[in-house]
Amino acid sequence: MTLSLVTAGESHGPALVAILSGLPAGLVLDREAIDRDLRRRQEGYGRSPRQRIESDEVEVLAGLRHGRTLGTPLALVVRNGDHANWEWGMSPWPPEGEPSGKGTKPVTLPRPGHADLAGAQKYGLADVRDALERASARQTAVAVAAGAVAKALLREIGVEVEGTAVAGTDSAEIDAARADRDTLGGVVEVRARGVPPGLGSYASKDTRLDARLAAALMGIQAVKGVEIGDGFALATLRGSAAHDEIEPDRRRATNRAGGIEGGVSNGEEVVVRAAMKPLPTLMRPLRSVDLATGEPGEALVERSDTSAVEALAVVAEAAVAFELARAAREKFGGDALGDFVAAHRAYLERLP
Ligand code: EPS
Repeated sequence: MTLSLVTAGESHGPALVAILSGLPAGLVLDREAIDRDLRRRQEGYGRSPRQRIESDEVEVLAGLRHGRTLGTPLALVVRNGDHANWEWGMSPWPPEGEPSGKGTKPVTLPRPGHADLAGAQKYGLADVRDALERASARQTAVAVAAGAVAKALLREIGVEVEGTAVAGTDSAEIDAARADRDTLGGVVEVRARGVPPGLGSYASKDTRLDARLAAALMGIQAVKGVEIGDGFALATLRGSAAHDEIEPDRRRATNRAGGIEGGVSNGEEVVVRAAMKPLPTLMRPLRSVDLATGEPGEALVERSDTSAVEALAVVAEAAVAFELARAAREKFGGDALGDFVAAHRAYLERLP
């Protein structure tokens, strides 16, 4: 049994959509808990005025009845409030009537650091908007809703996941960057408590839990670096100072490995960090080229965040939760929630 997630949606299109399959039947979902995570993602110092337009809420179209999963694909929707201002520009069908609102003129000045140029080249686009709309981190809203579902499943086996921003949150620095019409990045940390030993496998690179968590985090917009446990700092230590000695009860007094050895969880807290680059939409734009004329130009300037590191903490929490839930579904299986929980309990009883 494996858990999977497909998402769709453009930043200023009608809505963001997620389909999760592989959930057990009988999992109780709390709408308010999902919406709370959506609100947490919208908060944080340095977000763009876009967040005053959106008040993200989850809608469920399938897979849930009276608040309990049916064991069938779960379809989640988060609407884009801002779409009202882009109805012509982001109309899925050929728009009717005179051009009005936003997005009516092609974008031809790609932003360094965004997917603009690479996307236009890859897909043969004359309007960079056709790339940037999906590349936008707006998409993370529905991924957070999916992560909230994963957290509900993990809670059934005693796993709690929490993300926090650990660098780049200084409000004075964010104010200074905004005053300079510049942007900032930062670092987030996600910790998962209660993860049993044995999630993931050393058998191959696509089953290693550390590789899977790294991919989950690197797959989030603006993430440029990931480390597990003490990560890069371990490279400067001797082995005697780097590894976590094993006590008679199989636990460790230290956790430099971040809860994963050989690609397998070892029962300690799972600790991962992700580094976010400064956001690429600058109010004082960098040099670029006009794709329509080939002439030198300055990159597109549009409304953007100065910093989104606190949002990334929530998005990274969701990504880690989803990947841990996927690994737990592989290990414990079960079509009904009770089967899943019973398999987890039996496994813990089997461990010495
Ligand atoms: C984003 C640009 C901004 C952000 C957006 C991500 O959007 P807009 O161009 O509409 O101002 O606000 O993030 C969100 C909308 C969100 O909900 O997180 C980008 O280019 O990635």
